Amino acid sequence: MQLWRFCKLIRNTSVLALALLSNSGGAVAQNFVNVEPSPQQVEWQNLEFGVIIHFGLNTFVDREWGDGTADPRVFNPTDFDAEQWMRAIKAAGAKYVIIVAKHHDGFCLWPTAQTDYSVKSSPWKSGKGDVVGEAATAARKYGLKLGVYLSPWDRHDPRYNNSPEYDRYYISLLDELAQNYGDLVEFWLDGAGSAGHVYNFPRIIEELRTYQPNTLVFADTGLFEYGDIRWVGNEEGIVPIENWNVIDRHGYLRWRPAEADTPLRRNHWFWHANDEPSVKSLAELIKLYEQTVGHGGQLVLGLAPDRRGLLPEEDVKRLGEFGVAISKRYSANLAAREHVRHQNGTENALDDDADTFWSAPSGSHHALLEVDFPKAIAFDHALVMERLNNGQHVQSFRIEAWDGDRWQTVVAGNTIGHKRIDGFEPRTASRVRLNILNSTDAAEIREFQLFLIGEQSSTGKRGN
Ligand code: FUL
Repeated sequence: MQLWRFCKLIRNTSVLALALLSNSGGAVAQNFVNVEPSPQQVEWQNLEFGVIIHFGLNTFVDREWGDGTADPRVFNPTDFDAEQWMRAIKAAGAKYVIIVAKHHDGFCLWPTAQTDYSVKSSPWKSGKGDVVGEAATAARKYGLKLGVYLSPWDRHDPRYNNSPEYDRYYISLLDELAQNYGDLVEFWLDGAGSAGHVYNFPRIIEELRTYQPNTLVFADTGLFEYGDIRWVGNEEGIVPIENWNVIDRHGYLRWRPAEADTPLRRNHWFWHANDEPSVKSLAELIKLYEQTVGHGGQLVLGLAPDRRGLLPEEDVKRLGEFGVAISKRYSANLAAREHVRHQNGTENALDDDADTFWSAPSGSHHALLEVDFPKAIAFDHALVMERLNNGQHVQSFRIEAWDGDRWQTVVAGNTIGHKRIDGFEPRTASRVRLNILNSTDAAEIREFQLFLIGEQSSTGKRGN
């Protein structure tokens, strides 16, 4: 069956199922407000920042998209050390690692039994090496979760020309990855290059779910039906400031948080010689963070080990600087440190603890969360986190500062979502409040934080 016919069938079936449920008095409705994340999605969104690692034949033949003809014997890293990767990743503050187990060139980074086009046929460790295995062990040693990318597009394997045969092959590869490397936090389904090819994705997802029920599937636009996570639509590391987690999925609503993938080295996912000048600057990385995590999305930074099998020194240095800069930037939360305590439950949003939350009165659509200071404070950034377990409720809000006479708007926006960071001209005030103008249900706020960082960076809508 052609993909579009299949999609149509799925869509009609889903619409029918929803109609039946509504008619039978079930709670399911096409209502934005009722859509909530799965527990796995909540956990994944809390991770905020991960990395994706591209390493393989392309590293040795200077390609980004290998055509599948490179000889596996060129794969021979001289100093491979997955722990060196993980130390740098940990220092950057990332919480998980997605390893590209097979890119579009078809070369498998683990000793699969399904093809010879793998590390088995390379001189590295006399064909006994396993990049995925070593990465998995090292990641866990450093407390990082693991995900895998298994490219559907395959430019090497002849079975790719026969869809059912290739599906069987792809599923057998997936089986090995899903069963032999522990829990996978994310499974990356890349749509690139697959235009016109028909895959049996329902079958592929069933297989994945059988062995990895908690894995979240990342799927870009071409594979829209299957994803738990959506591609944000660019590789620049930009999530739109007004970022809703619920979007329409061909006729039915679904929670699909956005992931923004972007390489550390501008425009390159794989390592290339003499490419050091393209390593993003610290200022660029901070901006990336604030345009992704600070817009309620996930940041996935692309890293590329070199021909030694190590992350280049330049990249390691930058990752370390990035980790230090972000934790320093958001460590001195003035709201938690200096506010006057009130016995009204708002403490839970002012305690620097994202596991506790303040809830607006049950059923309310408007609420105020005020923080008062014994002495006026100066601040130029605000960070707000909404608790999403019951859905994304806040539809419009302002951050306001009391000027002694009236409330002045500092930030005006629609969404808060998982995390929202806004930068603005420095303000001085002894009363600051989060004014939730509209929420679809009682707003739940995990954190309302204020900082004096000393420079502007975020892109929120400013007030007066
Ligand atoms: C894209 C691929 O085509 C790139 O090579 C890279 O793997 C990126 C993360 O996804 O779709």
